Amino acid sequence: MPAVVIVGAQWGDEGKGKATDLLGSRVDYVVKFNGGNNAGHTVVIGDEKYALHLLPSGILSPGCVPVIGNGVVVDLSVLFEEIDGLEARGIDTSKLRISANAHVIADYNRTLDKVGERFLGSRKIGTTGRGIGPTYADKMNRLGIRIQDLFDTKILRQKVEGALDMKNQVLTKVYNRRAVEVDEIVDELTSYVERLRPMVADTALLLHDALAADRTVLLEAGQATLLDVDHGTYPFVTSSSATTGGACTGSGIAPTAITRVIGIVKAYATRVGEGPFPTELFDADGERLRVNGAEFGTTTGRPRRCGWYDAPVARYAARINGVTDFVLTKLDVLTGWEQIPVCVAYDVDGERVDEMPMTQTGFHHAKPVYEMFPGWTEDISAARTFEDLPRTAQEYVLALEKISGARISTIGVGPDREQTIVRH
Ligand code: 2SA
Ligand code: GDP
Ligand code: MG
Repeated sequence: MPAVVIVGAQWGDEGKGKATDLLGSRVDYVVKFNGGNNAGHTVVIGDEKYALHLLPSGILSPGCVPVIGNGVVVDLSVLFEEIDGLEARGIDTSKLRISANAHVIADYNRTLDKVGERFLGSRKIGTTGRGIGPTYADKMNRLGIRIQDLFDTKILRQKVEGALDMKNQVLTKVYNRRAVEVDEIVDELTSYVERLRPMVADTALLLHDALAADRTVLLEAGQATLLDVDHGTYPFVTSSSATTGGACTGSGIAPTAITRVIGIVKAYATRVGEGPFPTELFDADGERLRVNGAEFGTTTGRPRRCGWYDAPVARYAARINGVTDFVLTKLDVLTGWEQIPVCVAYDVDGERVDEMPMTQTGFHHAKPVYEMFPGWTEDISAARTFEDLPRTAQEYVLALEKISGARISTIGVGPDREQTIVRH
């Protein structure tokens, strides 16, 4: 049976959490396969609003087994804080399974993330400061600490000593900070062991067996295509693989198991953190999108940068991820504009470019070529079928579908589960 992937098609915060939650009742497993508590997914169910960071959004669906895959970096204090917060609100978290191969965010990596950004000054990335980059760097550098290491204190101590040999040099000599003691780290990490023990599993095997038994597995990306470490606007990216390829490496599911890839795309565009963003608006329209769309970071509260829909970005995401269907979110936020500009191509140093430029310099120089579409004034938040939408809103959706590289199967007209139009 199928493995379905959900990915962000822009710079994140497209509404992946809501889309995962919508499918939650129809799937058996929901897997988070990349990133950590840098993510922020808001799910609104009736009067209840949940902000999830480390836990997969599927945790809110009673029948679903939530899984934290090997590709995730886990901050254990955040994990238990989130679990306790949900349990206090009556959500059962007992089915959660965590890969023994997932890496752990140690306190020194949170420190290095924050002081590293300060050190970079104007060249900073605008990270969430959660220790994500340094933890993935340790993973690649083979200095990482994995969930399984916590269950053998001797091994854990050796690994922490190995990591601190290098980290303490950097902390004290480069950043003028105090050295970190091995015991502080070992004591903190081992304090979680007993609570963690029943959750830890060979999640790749678990998911393999689930698929073999005809279960449906949903793989939920954090961040997005343009923030992917390989395919994003490097170096202004996160440090993990946020695209469909990452769904395989970050979970242990084979590419041949994937039958559907759902790209989540906002009806306009936002970005949080630094880096190029051709359609960004610095005027009243940008502020209006931010206010109407409540565009503030779910994790850090930072105001998100806002701009018009960028079709070359959507097409790029469709191509990189193999998107079979788009979910177009936040169409309701565009209500009230007389005309809505859509970026259909770029002008790069005087030349028209129809796809994402090959180089970062090209993308930094890209100026949007806009096509204008007539807007609508009617409130669309109660629309439940495509035909309920005003004609110009329908035309806007059909125009985006034509230029974005995949069909638009679902449309979001509000944050609530119910505020959704399913077309296919
Ligand atoms: P990091 O912390 O190393 O992953 O930061 C690197 C870049 O990745 C961006 N990034 C994000 N962009 C959008 N949304 C994210 N999650 C939160 C949210 C963000 C928040 O849902 O709103 O609350 O600020 C997210 N996580 C990482 C980040 O801005 C850097 O550009
Ligand atoms: P994610 O990181 O992709 O899961 O997205 P976030 O949760 O960070 O940001 C998306 C925000 O938009 C959340 O506050 C959602 O509740 C909200 N949202 C999702 N879909 C819609 C929609 O169709 N309309 C409106 N107005 N809000 C939406
Ligand atoms: Mg988010």
